[in-house]
Amino acid sequence: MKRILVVGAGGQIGTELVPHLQKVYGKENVVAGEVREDVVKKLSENCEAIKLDALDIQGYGEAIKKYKIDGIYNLVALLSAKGEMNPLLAWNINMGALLNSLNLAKEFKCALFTPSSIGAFGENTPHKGTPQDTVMRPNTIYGVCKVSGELLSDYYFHKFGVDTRSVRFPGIISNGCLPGGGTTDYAVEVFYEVFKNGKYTCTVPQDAYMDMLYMPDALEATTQLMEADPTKLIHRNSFNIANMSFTPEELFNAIKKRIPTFTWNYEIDPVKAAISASWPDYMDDSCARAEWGWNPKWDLDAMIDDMLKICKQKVEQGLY
Ligand code: AKB
Repeated sequence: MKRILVVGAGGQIGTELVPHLQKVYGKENVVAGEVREDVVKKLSENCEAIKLDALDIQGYGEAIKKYKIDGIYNLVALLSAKGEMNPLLAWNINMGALLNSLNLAKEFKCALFTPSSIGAFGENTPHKGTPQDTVMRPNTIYGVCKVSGELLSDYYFHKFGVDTRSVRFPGIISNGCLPGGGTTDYAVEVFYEVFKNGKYTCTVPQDAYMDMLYMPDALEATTQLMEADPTKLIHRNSFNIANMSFTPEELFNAIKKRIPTFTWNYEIDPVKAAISASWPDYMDDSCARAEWGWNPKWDLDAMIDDMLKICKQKVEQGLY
């Protein structure tokens, strides 16, 4: 059985990936690493959780040795909008965690999953039906880290045989842990605000199309790719995956159809406006479908219904 370490386990993806991995590989085979003490405490209610700073290669390596890890999921990242506030910090954290993960995966012969993002693309990329292999000249430090990460991960695979795999995540919509510092965060926040205040102020332009994915599909993609037959993988780092693309206005109108009292307005953040304009409207994910069977289940309507149901309960229980 595989022994898994999730690094950066307390974030939006980690809080839901850990239980998903426990289901797939067994509870006793998953360790959650997280740098924030209070979050480690919370995680430890449901899994083996340890304090782990991905930038401390010695402590990171000791954890791999102690728990006999052979699969690493490196989720450490400062997201796109936050990265623009402190680009050097974003570079140091995102690339530092990746380089340590790559070098430890090489040393301890672990498979390594590190998510890339739609943020790896830029203004010069074709925005409609963005191909798997195309121009990648991002305008954000987050995107620069993602492209560098994709290249480095492929390099470690070809040069050292490290089993690196990755997907380019769209904005992920989820109801476990709130995202923080991303350009696509609005598509999560709105579902709570509907029930908290009945209205939402959006900082992304009303006509900005971006790819989105519901968390259950993101989790399935992650384990499906990591379990894929390596001989079928023509690409590795990183695969376009997509399932729905919408603008804020389209999402809010779809919510209003279900909750007629809901209202919204816009106070545009120029940084998020520039980022969203530079990202794909929708990607072509045919390589992921052909090479490892990517087959998402959740469309826009099913996702909205599920999010409204769960976020309503959470707000009523005072959890948000
Ligand atoms: C962000 O908005 O920065 C992230 C992403 C799409 O990578 N959610």
